[in-house]
Amino acid sequence: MATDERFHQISAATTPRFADVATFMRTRRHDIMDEIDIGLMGVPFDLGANFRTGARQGPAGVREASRLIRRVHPTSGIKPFDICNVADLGDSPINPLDLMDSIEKIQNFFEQVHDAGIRPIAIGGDHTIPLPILRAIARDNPVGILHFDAHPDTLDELCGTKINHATFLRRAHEEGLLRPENVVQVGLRGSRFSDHDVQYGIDVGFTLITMDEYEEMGRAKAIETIHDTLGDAPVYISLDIDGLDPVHAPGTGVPEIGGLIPRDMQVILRSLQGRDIVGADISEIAPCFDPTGITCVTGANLMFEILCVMADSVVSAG
Ligand SMILES: [Mn+2]
Repeated sequence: MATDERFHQISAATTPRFADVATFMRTRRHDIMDEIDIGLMGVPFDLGANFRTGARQGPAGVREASRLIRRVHPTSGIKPFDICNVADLGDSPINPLDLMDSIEKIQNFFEQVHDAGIRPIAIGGDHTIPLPILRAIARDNPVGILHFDAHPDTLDELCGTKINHATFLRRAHEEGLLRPENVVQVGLRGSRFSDHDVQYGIDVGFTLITMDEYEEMGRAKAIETIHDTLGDAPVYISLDIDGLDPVHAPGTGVPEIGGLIPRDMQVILRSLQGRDIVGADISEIAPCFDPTGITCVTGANLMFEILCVMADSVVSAG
């Protein structure tokens, strides 16, 4: 597929990677348009976080860190910017003082993205954001989900509210946006509010791989379970950065010790090549808790892993 030069990554040969205004992976900033295959965007929203806020600065932090990303995937050889049209679509509108208004604005933005035939990779924002994204892209075509997280995100409510960063997956299931038999959660751990935190997912048929189980089965077997679960469903990837051990991703609102290492996430994401990846978010990156910047660097690299397998999907879809 020949791609349009308006969507090429800005060349490091002519503009040093540390120069100029930051965009995701030095892609060019464009408004929503039909020619774009994959849109990279921020959702700078964190009114759904009930412990430590700061994920509203995730998009700015990841844009800055993603300057270092080059053109070619080291293992698969995929060159995402050569095989499809990728652009930075800027940030979704939000209202920093109103959660429900923000949810509506985010859904509206992703409906425009979806209507233009663009597959989104969103950088949050707290982990409320997959709900409005899924409402926009999965209403007519429910999806399977690969969900990396320390937490199940299937609570019914938190502090008396139904829409927040601990409930997105439950709401999405209630609204018919998922294929529950094709939903797999990886990395669950940490102390719980009650015995029932993970029960909802089990009851509705999600596959859960807790950190204890992951360690017991090993990475290869976990990948097998993930693929068995995803079946033939279109896949949405929801990656909560707190699925990683806080040693590797300290910049997050609700850190839990004993988590995944970045290498495991890379290998799992690479294994998705050949699947139909219809959308993704990477959420809960809060740069303010990480003076080293490694959380944003990790987020940028995981975004590139997702971009490569998604670009491969775009080409396969013709
Ligand atoms: Mn989460």
